[in-house]
Amino acid sequence: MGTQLKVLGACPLDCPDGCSWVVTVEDGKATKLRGNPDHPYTRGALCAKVNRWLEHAEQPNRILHPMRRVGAKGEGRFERITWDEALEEIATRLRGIVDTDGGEAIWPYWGTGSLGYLQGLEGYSGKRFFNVLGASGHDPNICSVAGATGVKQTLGNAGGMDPEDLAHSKLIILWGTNPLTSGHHVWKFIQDARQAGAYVVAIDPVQTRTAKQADEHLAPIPGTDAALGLALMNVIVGLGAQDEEFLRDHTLGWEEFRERIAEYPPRRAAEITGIPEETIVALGERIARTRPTAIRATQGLQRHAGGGMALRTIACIPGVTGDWKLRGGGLAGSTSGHVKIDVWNLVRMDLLPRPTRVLSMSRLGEGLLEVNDPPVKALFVIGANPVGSTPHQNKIRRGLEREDLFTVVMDPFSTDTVDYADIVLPPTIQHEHADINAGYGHMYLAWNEPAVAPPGECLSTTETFRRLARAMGLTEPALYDSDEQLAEAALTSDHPSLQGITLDRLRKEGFVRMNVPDPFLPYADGFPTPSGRLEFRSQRAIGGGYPALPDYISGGEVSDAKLARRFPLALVSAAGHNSLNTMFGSNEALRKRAGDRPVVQLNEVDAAARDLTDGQTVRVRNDRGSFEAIVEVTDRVRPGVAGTTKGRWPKLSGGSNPNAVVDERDTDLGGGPVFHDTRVEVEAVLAE
Ligand SMILES: Nc1nc2c(c(=O)[nH]1)N[C@H]1C(S)=C(S)[C@@H](COP(=O)(O)OP(=O)(O)OC[C@H]3O[C@@H](n4cnc5c(=O)[nH]c(N)nc54)[C@H](O)[C@@H]3O)O[C@H]1N2
Ligand SMILES: Nc1nc2c(c(=O)[nH]1)N[C@H]1C(S)=C(S)[C@@H](COP(=O)(O)OP(=O)(O)OC[C@H]3O[C@@H](n4cnc5c(=O)[nH]c(N)nc54)[C@H](O)[C@@H]3O)O[C@H]1N2
Ligand code: SF4
Ligand SMILES: [Mo]
Repeated sequence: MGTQLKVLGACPLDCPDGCSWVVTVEDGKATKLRGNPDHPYTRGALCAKVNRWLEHAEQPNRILHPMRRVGAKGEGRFERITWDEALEEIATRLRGIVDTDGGEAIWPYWGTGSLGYLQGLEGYSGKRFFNVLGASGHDPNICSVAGATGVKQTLGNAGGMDPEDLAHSKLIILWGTNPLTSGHHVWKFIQDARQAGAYVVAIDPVQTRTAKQADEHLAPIPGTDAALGLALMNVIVGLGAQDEEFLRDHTLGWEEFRERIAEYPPRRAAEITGIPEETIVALGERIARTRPTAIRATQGLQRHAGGGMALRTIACIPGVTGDWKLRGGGLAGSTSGHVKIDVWNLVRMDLLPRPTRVLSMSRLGEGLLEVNDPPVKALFVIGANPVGSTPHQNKIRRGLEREDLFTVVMDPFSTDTVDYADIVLPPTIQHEHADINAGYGHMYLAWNEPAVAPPGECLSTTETFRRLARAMGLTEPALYDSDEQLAEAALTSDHPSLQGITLDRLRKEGFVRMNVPDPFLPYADGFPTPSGRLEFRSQRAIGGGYPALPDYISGGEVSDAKLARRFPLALVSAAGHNSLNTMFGSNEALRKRAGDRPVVQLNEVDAAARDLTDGQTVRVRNDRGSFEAIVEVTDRVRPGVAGTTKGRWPKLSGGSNPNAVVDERDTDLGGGPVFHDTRVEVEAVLAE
């Protein structure tokens, strides 16, 4: 008789939902992986991508042993080597670089392949090792730093309301977010609210799956949301619907901010956003008369020149209406500001011999080609695929081609980035290793128990760095902590939200709601800002050299009239339904569902102006590069906007993807990327 086990784990992907899963293991083999029905947020369902996790783990291009490059950089030709050979070569190269250029010439480049606290980005797996070497720091700013910085300026943390409380809202505004694709579990709570009569509005330049399901859809010109937010507050204040008591007792700078709001009457916002004035007025009136109103705003609207300010401004709206004090009111963005796992205990910054520079994840091309003192000599890529995911693809390729650069890539699959590696190391993936996870769209922590033994010669990231430390002869005891010791360190915190959450308990129960009141009104007792109030006038912003008050910031490519003459279309490359970043880029079944070739959506007006017809092959280009796609002529994008998705592997889509045209440029706050602030032209590819 065989044995059957059910092992609890958690999805490690960069998705707000942080699902809890159950792996069925029969005779040591994982035979089934399903959503955990007992988890209040997952409720038994995973998603189009992760339903195929086990099949994904067994793909033929899974990397199962260390490899050394034999072809040219970028070619992707490798020979199999042993772990001892790989570790020895890495140790020798890193030692040499530390001796001649100093530790800062090493850049550990963590990506979002796993968000685990032990094996992935949240705990910067291996950071202790790099700290002992004195390596450069890595700012993982690729995703949501602009919005987090903006929201923090207003609220004091990037936490927001508990997304489960959307079930109690009467008006839900889905702002620059596409949950039915990018994190669908929140939809159940939105549906619960709808059944109780809630009205749902989507604000998105593209009519996404989500916008299609909403009661109303507003399609702004990309990058103009702060102007819309200010005009909505203008309407609310015009009706006298502001909550004077809340403003007096819980906010800072209202009189000044009120003047800023007065600068944005709906007519002005209509000109900036391209949304009809009467539509703006109607939404403002609806917010004014509906309590509680909740705004769900995630990443889409912050990938813009003024994206940080957009989120900072939007977080002010519930301050004006007083929604922050109501269950079902406020702004639901990321809950990460509420997660108090002790990352400091994991990364041990005290191991750094001296403070070092911090390099920007979103500016890899610059980091490899333009940074000096010292130049980057070793790039250690851990769960990232920058050739597919990071702005300015062609510049990144030039950087990775440098012959004097030593590149190590730890990835389970042979991505475009792997093709440039000198040494490739095979990591385990989630159901093969232990980890702690926290979704950034809910209030639960999870323990991920390894369900099966690693395939081939794969090693967990933690074990890889323990072996590397040994290969380099490093004596710091903290480099040899076991996974269990690391997990204990992560959970050791005095913060009340972690009280009673021990490793033992987490292991036993699989997932635990953080120790916060139920219902959780995070700002009921004040805001974690310097003043203890919601700050329209932000002390932190002033301290950081930013404007004192929220405002609409233009200045990106979308608002550049001169550039618009050469590149008339604003390209948005958002989450694709059957992919997650580039994670599943080589999965045949998911690729088939997504369509063999990338699609770019154009409005009839823009297609006609270029003589393009549905289904035609086109080149989407600007001065930085180009990618090929098939045109879909549709009224689902507003005129002037071209819509596509992220996540395809360049080498499986004609050599490039939308990041060939995206600029390596910072958002206004936090230094994030500007994926959706990209001007392009689209032209037919003529048959030869
Ligand atoms: N299926 C799937 N799920 C995913 C991912 C994936 O790749 N695929 N990626 C994961 C990751 S890493 C993240 S960060 C999240 C991202 O998920 P989301 O937060 O949903 O972000 P995006 O998909 O980038 O953009 C959301 C919407 O914003 C719109 N948008 C773009 N610019 C603007 C603007 O200026 N204003 C407004 N109002 N809207 C705008 C886009 O058209 C898009 O429909 O999803 C996660 N989940
Ligand atoms: N044009 C455009 N580009 C975008 C975006 C956009 O909206 N538009 N969105 C951006 C966003 S939100 C994000 S978060 C970034 C993500 O950018 P990245 O962090 O680079 O994420 P991925 O491209 O998914 O690459 C993750 C890699 O990790 C590997 N991996 C998976 N599991 C593991 C593991 O357990 N261990 C290790 N070592 N590796 C693993 C995967 O195989 C994959 O190759 O992309 C950004 N890129
Ligand atoms: S990608 Fe998101 S929705 Fe899918 S299983 Fe993971 S956490 Fe859940
Ligand atoms: Mo992301």
